[in-house]
Amino acid sequence: MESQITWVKPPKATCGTEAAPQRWTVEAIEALFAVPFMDLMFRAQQVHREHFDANTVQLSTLLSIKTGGCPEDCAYCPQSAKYDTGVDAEKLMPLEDVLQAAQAAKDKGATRFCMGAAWRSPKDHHIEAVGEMVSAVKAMGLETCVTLGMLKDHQAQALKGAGLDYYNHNLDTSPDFYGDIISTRTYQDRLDTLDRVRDAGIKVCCGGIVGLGENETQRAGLIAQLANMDEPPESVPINNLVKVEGTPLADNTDIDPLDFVRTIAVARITMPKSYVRLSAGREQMNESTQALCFLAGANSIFYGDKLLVTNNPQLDRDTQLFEKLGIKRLEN
Ligand code: SAM
Ligand code: DTB
Ligand code: SF4
Repeated sequence: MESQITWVKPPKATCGTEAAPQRWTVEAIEALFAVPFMDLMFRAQQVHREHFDANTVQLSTLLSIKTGGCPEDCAYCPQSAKYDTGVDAEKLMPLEDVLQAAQAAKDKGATRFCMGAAWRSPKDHHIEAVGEMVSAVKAMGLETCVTLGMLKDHQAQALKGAGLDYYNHNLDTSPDFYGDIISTRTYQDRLDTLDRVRDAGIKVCCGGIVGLGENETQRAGLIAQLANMDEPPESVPINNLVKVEGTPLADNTDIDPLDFVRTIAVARITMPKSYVRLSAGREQMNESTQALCFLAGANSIFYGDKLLVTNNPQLDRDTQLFEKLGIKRLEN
């Protein structure tokens, strides 16, 4: 029997129209985080099963198409030129190399190919080159995603024209903690790019990182930002900080794995129809924690030995884990 908890209901939108999205207050999300673990997992599974097959996980493979030398100062990032992390600045990868990596990802079972560039904001000639990559990868039968930094309207439209399916642009954390992590752009800059992506008709991939040193209210604040978007992101990556030597956050205290699982569950409950991606940090996570994340409603992962510059679990480890759990890969 389910315990006698009063389920936190998302407060209704104040404008009173039926089509208006449900709003989640930060307090309501904090209350969700505080629900007993078993009840939270049960609720997350219920919500998950209303919208998805509970035993199917979507696989995305990442490729860094332009590595390092980024002028931004994101305190977690090994690719910022401000920190000495041993990551050298490289030029944009040639099209042929990208296509080779995309074919390998497809052969190994990925259905989406995500290309990341360490740019603050791409130039128009970058958009043209990435547009060619997008069209060619899409022609191979893969979904496409890119993450290139801040976009202008015409750049988002050009990427849509090239056939781009998803744009990844993370809010990373709550508005009030953001300034402790990044000083070279504002939260509003991020929201503006997300609006441009949405307006261009590209699906939104937007999430954040836990373990940055945020408190519980701030963690709830990130989820509130995501869940309260007029249209919540179709894809919500939840990253566990990968601590990289040389970055200001290299010595951060790890968050309790069960708090990470809770974050996944709260994302699932507040964004029932979104793919919730168990993203960076799996290499440092044991199988049981990952299994709990899937139970909490995660239904997408990055699949491939590398994220952008740091390691991700080896493919055979993921294959074994999926076999143990009876998880199937989502087919295109
Ligand atoms: N430069 C672009 C941008 O910031 O939007 C695209 C690439 S950037 C590496 C993409 C995302 O990776 C960041 O927004 C952040 O959420 C995530 N990320 C970067 N370094 C990370 C780390 N050490 N641990 C976890 N997530 C990280
Ligand atoms: C996202 O949310 N996580 C990915 C992807 N979007 C681009 C990146 C994770 C990066 C982890 C550290 C690195 O390898 O650079
Ligand atoms: Fe640059 Fe993106 Fe890294 Fe920030 S997260 S330093 S914008 S590559």
